[in-house]
Amino acid sequence: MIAKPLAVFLATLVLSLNAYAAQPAEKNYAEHCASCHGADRLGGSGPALLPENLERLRRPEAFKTIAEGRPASQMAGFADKLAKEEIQALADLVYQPLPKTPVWGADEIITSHTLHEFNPLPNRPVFTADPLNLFIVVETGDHHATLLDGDKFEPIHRFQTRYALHGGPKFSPDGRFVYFASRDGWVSKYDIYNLKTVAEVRAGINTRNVAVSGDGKTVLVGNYLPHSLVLLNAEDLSLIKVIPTADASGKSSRVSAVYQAEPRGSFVAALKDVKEVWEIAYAKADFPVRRIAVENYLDDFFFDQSYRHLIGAARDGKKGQVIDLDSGTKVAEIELPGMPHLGSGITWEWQGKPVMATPNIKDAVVSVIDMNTWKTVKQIKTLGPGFFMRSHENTPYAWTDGFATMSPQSRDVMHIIDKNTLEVVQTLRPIPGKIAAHTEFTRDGKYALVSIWEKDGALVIYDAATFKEIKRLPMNKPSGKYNVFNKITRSAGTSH
Ligand code: DHE
Repeated sequence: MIAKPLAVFLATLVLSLNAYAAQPAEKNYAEHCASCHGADRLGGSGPALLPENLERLRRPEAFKTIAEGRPASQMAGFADKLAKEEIQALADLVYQPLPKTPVWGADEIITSHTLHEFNPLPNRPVFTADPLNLFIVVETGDHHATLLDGDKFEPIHRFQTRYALHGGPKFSPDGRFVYFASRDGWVSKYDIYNLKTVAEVRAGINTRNVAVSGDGKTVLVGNYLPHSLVLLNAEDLSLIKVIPTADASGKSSRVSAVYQAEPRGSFVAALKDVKEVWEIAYAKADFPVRRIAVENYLDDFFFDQSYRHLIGAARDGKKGQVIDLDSGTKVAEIELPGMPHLGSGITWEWQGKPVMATPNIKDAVVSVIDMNTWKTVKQIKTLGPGFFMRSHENTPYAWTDGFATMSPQSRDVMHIIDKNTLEVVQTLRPIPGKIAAHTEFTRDGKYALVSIWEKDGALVIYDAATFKEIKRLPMNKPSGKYNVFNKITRSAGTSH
């Protein structure tokens, strides 16, 4: 039994030790981190350090980054300045939520807007290559992108991007410009012909993705934080307006994803915390919002080729919803057993009818669904759950990876599925033991480019008919790659 005064003394000692332990992390943050990451942790030249933005960075990795720095970036290592415990305390600090929800409204967006090029640059490429058969390859290992000649498979230029790009970059309708979004909310417009970043703006603190309107005039950004859609002028990324995302009762919501639906003249956005899908007419004055009530929250969605139907998935559900965008009603439910990482869905003609297919992040199956009846045609078994599936009008095959759960038996495989028989006809292991992911085809569909998603990774180029490797280019954790022609023509075999 401890005497009362001693117990009080010990409790006070523990409290003051805790206070002492908390103090250095904040002090160290102010001294070493704030100049790049912002005194408020909302980011500056370095990324925002908030739990919402660091979801993809595992804590041991955060410790390592603070200790050793990040190669090919401004981030220095602090192992020679700080003790291990101090580094750990800093790593813990950046995973603490902020006491007050940060504000990122019109004023902050306008202040962040930067025009790198004031005068129009020439409208012809400064290099010789088919401008429609170029690829943008995002290399997340050191936050760069490579512009690749899709005929010679030779890099034309490699340039730095913002930290942690996510989602597909979007092209202007003529393919000259590409728009990138980072998880931190930075949107960058890059002039492919002149190899220059022309404008940048920070549209949010934690951004989901961007869409470029079919007429090339506007860019819409969907945010997790704050709860908003941000409409930008595609010319210079200046702000048109901020649209707060809330339902009719005022309950606000994160934005799950936003895409353009050119045949409808609209952007379509799904909300994550309220059961609504929004359609925003981009060619009408004031960009009116049409609200469509849905039965479940939507984490992401995808369209059929006509853009009449929206096929949405919810993280908690085993079923996807099909919404008829004309009538604004649900017309069917589809079986999606293990939640797709949408944007992964592709379509083709099978036995005279349109089908869609997608891997599932949690289950080792590819779901193939008849888009007339919305019934499952087949669940094709794979070695592991996959993220991405790709094909092309000129190939009878669809390629899908198996790295979603990082299982050693499937993370290095690329399955090739016959689009007629719906059977896996070949399983490639480009580099045994190394992650194989995300395929994209050349403009003519003759070659398939696969990422080896590792720091000492590569882009492996295959003949899409014989499955023989024809070239290998070293790259730093290449994630997605995007072919200008396939994207701007909205090929049925790729994400739009
Ligand atoms: Fe993605 C696209 C959502 C995790 C790499 N991802 C998308 C899109 C959405 C999405 C909504 C379509 C946006 C677009 O292209 O405009 N992703 C999600 C998630 O909800 C999820 C599961 C959790 C999260 O972190 O947000 C998730 N995604 C990942 C990853 O872990 C991946 C593999 C690595 C990374 O970079 O974070 C990853 N997502 C990608 C890539 C695309 C993508 C490479 C573009 C694919 C394309 O070909 O268009």
